[in-house]
Formats: sequence, C-alpha cells, structure tokens
Amino acid sequence: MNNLIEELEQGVTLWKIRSKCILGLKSFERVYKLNLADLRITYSAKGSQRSAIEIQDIDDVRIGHGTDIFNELQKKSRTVPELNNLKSSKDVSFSLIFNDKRPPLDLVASDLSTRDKWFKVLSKVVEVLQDPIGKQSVYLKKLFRESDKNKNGTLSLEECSELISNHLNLKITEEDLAQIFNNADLDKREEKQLNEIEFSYFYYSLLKDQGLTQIFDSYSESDKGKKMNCDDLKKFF
Ligand SMILES: [Ca+2]
Ligand SMILES: [Ca+2]
Repeated sequence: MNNLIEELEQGVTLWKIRSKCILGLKSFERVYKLNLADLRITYSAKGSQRSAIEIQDIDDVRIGHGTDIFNELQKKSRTVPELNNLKSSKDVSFSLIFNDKRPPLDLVASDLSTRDKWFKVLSKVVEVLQDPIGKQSVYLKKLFRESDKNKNGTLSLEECSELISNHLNLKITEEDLAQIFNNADLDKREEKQLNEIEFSYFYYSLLKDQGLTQIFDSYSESDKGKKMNCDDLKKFF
C-alpha cells in the first residue's frame, strides 16, 4: 500500500471527461497528485494553477462506466468508446462520487494498473474517513502535524500551549496544562516531548479535564456520539 501511495503522490496523468453542452463530451489532460498528509488530491493542467479535491468530500470511488457521462460516452460506441483519440474502456475508467451536490468526476487512466492503483488507495482512504474512529485518528494526526511548528516530529509544552490558544477554545491554567502534558509524557526517551501516541493521550485527557467529552458527544448531531462530520468539528472548535 505504501508504495502505491508514494507513486500517486508523485503525480499521475489522468484524463477528466466533461460534458461541454453543445460541444458534447471532451477530455482534459491533468496531472493528479495524491496528498495524503493534507487528505487532498491536487490537479493541474500544464502551466495553470493547482486545484484540489478534499478526500473527505468523496462518498464513493466507482470503477468502470457507472455514471451518466460514461453512459453517454458508451452510447456513442458499442465497443471501446474513444474520445479525442483517448481510449476509455471500462478497464481504465473510474469516477469519484461526491457527498455534496456536485456532479461525479469521471476519469480515465492510461492503463488498467494505474486505474486500479487509484481505486485501491482512494477507496481505502474514503473507508477510513467514513469510520468515526478512523476519522478522529486522522484528524488527530493532522492536528499533531500542524502543531509541530519546528518540524522535529514531537510536540513540546510550548507547541501544545500554542495549539490550545490557536485551535481549542479552552480555559486552562498553565499549571493544569503542564500537569496534563507531564502525565502524557510517558516515553522518557524523549522527555518533555510528546510523540503521536502520547499526544492522543494528552488530547483526550485535556477534553476529559474540561468535561468536554459530553460536549463532543452533543455536538455530534447527525448520529449522537458516533459520527462527527467536518461541519460538526468546525462548530466544536
Ligand atoms: Ca516540535
Ligand atoms: Ca515523551
């Protein structure tokens, strides 16, 4: 899996199929790059600015010709649909279905193995993000990385304190914070520094200390205590 991820992070050429009203279907060559750290796929055409797709907006990754655009394309040809000299058989096609109102993104890869790489990696990430526990741990990882200002791979008390004032609207004394930090600092090989595991312990102790576990639950409106979507998280903080 890690090799696949690395490969997709380098960037892969895919063709986006779009319906341009009276012009009919068109294909657009783009370089798509997976950015797992930020949970995004960025893409750009030659010389143009990069745009991004948030992976948490993806509801499903569908292989083959399972959308209106691909159906339209298939109607045109009973064998392998061809578009601007691009062969778009079912084996190289896939679509990203979004959980908001935007239309699916229909993509064609250069070959079956490239298509399958995207399918494997993206379906896994989407699955993790749809799982409430998976989502929380991904969120914590992100928070950890963003708080590690000096990029040394661990968080100091100062970095944790900055995180609290910048991201979490909590009232906590310096002494209480230092105590929660020291309690979480279990691995003394790096003393006064929290690694990712220690940080998750720190984070949940902090919420517990502030009686926030209940608040966390009540903010999860969609499915009490189980699911927390991005809007819920934004509201929470
Ligand atoms: Ca650090
Ligand atoms: Ca430590």
